[in-house]
Amino acid sequence: MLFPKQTATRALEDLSGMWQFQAEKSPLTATQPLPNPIWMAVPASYNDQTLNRQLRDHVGWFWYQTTFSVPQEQLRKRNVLHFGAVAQNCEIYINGKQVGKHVGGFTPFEIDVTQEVHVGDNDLKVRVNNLLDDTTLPSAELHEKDGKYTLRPRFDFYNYAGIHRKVQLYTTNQTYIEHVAVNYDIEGNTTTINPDIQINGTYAKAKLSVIDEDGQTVVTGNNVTATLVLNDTHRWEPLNAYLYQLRIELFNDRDELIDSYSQEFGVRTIKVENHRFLINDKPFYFTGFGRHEDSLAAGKGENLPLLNLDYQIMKNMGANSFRTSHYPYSEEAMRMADREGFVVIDEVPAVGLFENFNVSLAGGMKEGTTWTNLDPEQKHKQALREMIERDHDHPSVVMWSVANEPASHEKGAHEYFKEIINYTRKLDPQKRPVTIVNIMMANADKDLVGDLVDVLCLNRYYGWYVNLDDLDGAKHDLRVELEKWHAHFPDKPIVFTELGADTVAGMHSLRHAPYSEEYQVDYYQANFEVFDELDYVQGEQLWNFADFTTDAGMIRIGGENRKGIFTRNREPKAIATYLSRRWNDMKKE
Ligand code: GCB
Repeated sequence: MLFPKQTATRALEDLSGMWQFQAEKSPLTATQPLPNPIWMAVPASYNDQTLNRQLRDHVGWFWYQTTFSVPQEQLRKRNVLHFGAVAQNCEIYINGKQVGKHVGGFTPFEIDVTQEVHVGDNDLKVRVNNLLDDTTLPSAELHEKDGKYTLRPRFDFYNYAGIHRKVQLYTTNQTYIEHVAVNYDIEGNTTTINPDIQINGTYAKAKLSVIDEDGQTVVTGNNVTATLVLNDTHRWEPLNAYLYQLRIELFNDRDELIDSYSQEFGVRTIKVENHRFLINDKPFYFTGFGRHEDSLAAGKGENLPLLNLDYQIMKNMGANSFRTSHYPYSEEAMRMADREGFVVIDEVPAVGLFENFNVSLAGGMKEGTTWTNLDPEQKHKQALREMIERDHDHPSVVMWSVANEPASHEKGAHEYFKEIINYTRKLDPQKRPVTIVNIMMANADKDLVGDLVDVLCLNRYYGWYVNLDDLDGAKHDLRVELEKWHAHFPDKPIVFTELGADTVAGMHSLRHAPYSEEYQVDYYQANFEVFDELDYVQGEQLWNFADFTTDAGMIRIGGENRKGIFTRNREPKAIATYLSRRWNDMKKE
């Protein structure tokens, strides 16, 4: 699926704005206007746009409604409705008739609505639910009693819901470019591009052009299967991006342009070798963050000004990377990473594949039956397909994370992930490295999937969830565990994808007590001391870039996870200055 763009042959209309909204407390029908709607901004989560607490926490279905107008001449075209992401599951209705549905809240889908729209006003309704269960990604416990649902997430962020990314209506001619993958091989400075281009319909002639950043055409081809040789390649480098465009043009037998689309791409290599992660054959040390899409009023909705600011803050900190914890971020976020030269670990929403998640901290573990009692495989594969289909051409994406903190220490984990990882490798034309982000309980002695991954990504909280207020003990235990991992897998780099300590901005302590800004600084210093000693540690992505919304909980002060380096409003905590010095100094070395 292509990122929707206005081109010489494609019109694009953004349907964002104020829509109407209503929770489904009793059956509602698509053929009638919503009886008691309120206004709701799209795109955004619905939850934090009102003061209605009951509505905020409603578990079940709700409806959105808007109208859009179609002029006469547009009916000669193919009309497509594109949804960037709707969380979690939805049905789409045009003029009262169901025209499509989608499962999963973080990847785009589109529907050809040519046969459904008419001249003038058209009614668009989106029926959405926020239901998650043992088969979905993310994973949650779902209970139903007398038609009322309760949901207990197996993950640590608020289950925001709604139309989270743009809804766009675009047109093409009957012949159109359906799929583009800019596949390439590079030797020295010469890049050989063998694009995979799929066309629907008939055409007489095609033209391919590769255009550089100065707008110069550097190579052309005369059919969609042409091999294009790019000399003097300008590589895409971390924090030093360079993007080309592959322009595809189709003509009919009267030489009229019938479709035109440009796909951005960057040229770089990735290798994992001798416990190093190499980008363009140079060792790359990950600095940066796990993050969340999470902001005031918009919830998990696309927030472009904030996205822009976050990139500026991350650059200023000296960060070079982030992980899309715990789900694919918006396409705008990925396009910005390409342009800013950020290195991305792209994560599918496989979070909570751990049946005991909710008892893991409180104690009272049951026998490890995740891989017999949960059944996520079908949706896991669907989410991987949709993520890779969307993101395969982003030079910023250097690795796929196929799960965050699954029960990789429980019986059945190896078989499950062998299948998932093989599947991922088959889907990716660039054959990027693949990882599973490891949970502390599945330590080096217990984990069953380390042999399947290319890079060992660890989430560790020595000095917080264990060894609280005992940083010497934390350093000792961390070293012991790392040496074990390295002994098991000497060739695999170890990247920390999480470490962190909850810190209440403005809380200070003479004795550096946990939750104070002083403790957060000490905590990171202690962990970094160990990382810096060990040559196979190849990255540090901190948890989290900013404080973010969670469910209420005893250790979630004000309903937020406070491990941010910044507050939710992007005010820096004391650690920010220390980090910025550390990472900017590393860049100079
Ligand atoms: C983790 C999870 C992350 C949580 C974090 C925490 O290991 O991957 O989603 O937010 O710990 O702060 O507990």
